[in-house]
Amino acid sequence: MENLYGAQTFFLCLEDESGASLGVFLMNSNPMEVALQPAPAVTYRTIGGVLDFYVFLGDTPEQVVQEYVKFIGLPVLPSYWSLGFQLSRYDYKSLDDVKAVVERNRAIGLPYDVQYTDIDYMEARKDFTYDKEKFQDLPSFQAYLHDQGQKYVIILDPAISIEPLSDGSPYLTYERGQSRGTWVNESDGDTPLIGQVWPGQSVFPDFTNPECTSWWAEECKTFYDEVPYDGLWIDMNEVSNFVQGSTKGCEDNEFNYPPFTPSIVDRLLYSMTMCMDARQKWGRQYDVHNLYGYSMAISTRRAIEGLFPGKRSFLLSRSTFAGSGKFTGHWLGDNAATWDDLKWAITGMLEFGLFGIPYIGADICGFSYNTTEELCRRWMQVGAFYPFSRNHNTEECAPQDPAFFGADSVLVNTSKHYLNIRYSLLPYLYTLFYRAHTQGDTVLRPLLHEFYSESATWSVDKQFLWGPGLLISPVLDPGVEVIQAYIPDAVWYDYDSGANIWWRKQWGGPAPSCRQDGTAPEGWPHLPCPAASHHNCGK
Ligand code: MIG
Repeated sequence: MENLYGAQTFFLCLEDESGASLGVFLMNSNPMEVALQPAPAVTYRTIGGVLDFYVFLGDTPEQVVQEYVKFIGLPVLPSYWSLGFQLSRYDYKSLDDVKAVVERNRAIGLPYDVQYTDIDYMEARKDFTYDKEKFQDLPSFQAYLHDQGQKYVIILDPAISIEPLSDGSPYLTYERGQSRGTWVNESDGDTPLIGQVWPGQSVFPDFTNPECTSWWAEECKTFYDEVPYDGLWIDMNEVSNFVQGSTKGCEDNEFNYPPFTPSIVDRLLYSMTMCMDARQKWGRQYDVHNLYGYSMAISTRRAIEGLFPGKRSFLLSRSTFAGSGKFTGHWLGDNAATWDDLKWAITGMLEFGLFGIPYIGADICGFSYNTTEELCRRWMQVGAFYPFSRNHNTEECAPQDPAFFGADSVLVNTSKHYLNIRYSLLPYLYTLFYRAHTQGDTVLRPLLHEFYSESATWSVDKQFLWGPGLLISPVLDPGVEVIQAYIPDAVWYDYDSGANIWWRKQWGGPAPSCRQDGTAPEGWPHLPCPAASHHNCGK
């Protein structure tokens, strides 16, 4: 495995059919590699910090997660509106372009509550600015959305440009931070480290510095006063850098080149990030690199609390660490419009449930590459059941918002059908989030958490539950109409028809009903049909 956006050093082990489970957490933010051994055993190779291991024992896997999540911090309760469906893309050409997308998706009656703008709203991709030509009316965009009960979320990146604005005037966000000393420094602890990101040459805020947290909160407020918004999406906070280490490279020392480098991208600790000898208030990059997104989420949560007192608002972060769920939700990052990534999203979401970040989703219809109607249709169907349900794609790719496929398209009809089910069940979903917030329950739940005594559930990764009661078994392959789903040992009803599903504890296709005369239809599994006189088969 390669490192990606965050560090989650926790695993869960179900011991056997009794449900007995254990979880192991290594509280360590240093570079490390972890290997599963056949013994069975787990080998950790960390190159710093303390071997601070915690073992959680429970009678069930769910109980272990509850114990772990109570320890690292119970997750934030999402605001109700953020359980609605959301639309986003990178590369809207203008605010008119955004509004056209909003209008066409309103027009088809899509359940749809949140609209985003990505870095294209900014002037030259600088935080806390907006493009006064292409996004001229941005200050009134929130009101435009609120008018129809919708919310507005903007993206923010950590990197702060050191260049003036395009009209030559000073970039005050940078100037104010600079005068307060809020940046990550080089190893001398004094010279701001310069990297290269979207806005060009940039410094990186040190969110572990309380002075930086107040600067950031004030910038969020100043911009809010100009362009009001309802929530924040923080990206690139691994922290991501387009040059290796800094524009000057990195010194040859034990932090940048330790004697042992764990198996990570490029086998170079500072690849696409800052030099490891750079300094923050909490310590050297070598020790705190994995906490960058975590600290940015804490600072941004502070900012939100100041802006929306008594409200929960919305926060979504790309990088996370153990405990991030207390402050933020998460999306799985840049996936691709492929059937493989449609499947992987389920595994990814189930994992973040174990990590105490239940507000989780993947970019519906795929971020990179052009999607196809069929893939996007299947993705909208399963995505209607992501805890965080957002369709998002990347620059230059063809639009993939549902209405783009045509008002009367199958894709639109099926998206509305499944989103309407989602919306009907929002009180249930919200209750699950309340339980997550108060007791550490999972929201999107692996089958094995409820049915651990059935070993067939242990490897199920293409179906998932909402809490204990709703089983989602999506189509995840092209050209497929009928799937083999595992039906655990409980009483189940088909959501659309209300038909009792007689199959239990086995893999099966779509639930056939017994004929009215009580005889078995084609494909009926091994259980006998109930006698017609005693049971109303089907509906
Ligand atoms: O280098 O802001 O994961 O969701 O659209 C790409 C542009 C930067 C990466 C995020 C993606 C976002 C994109 N960002």
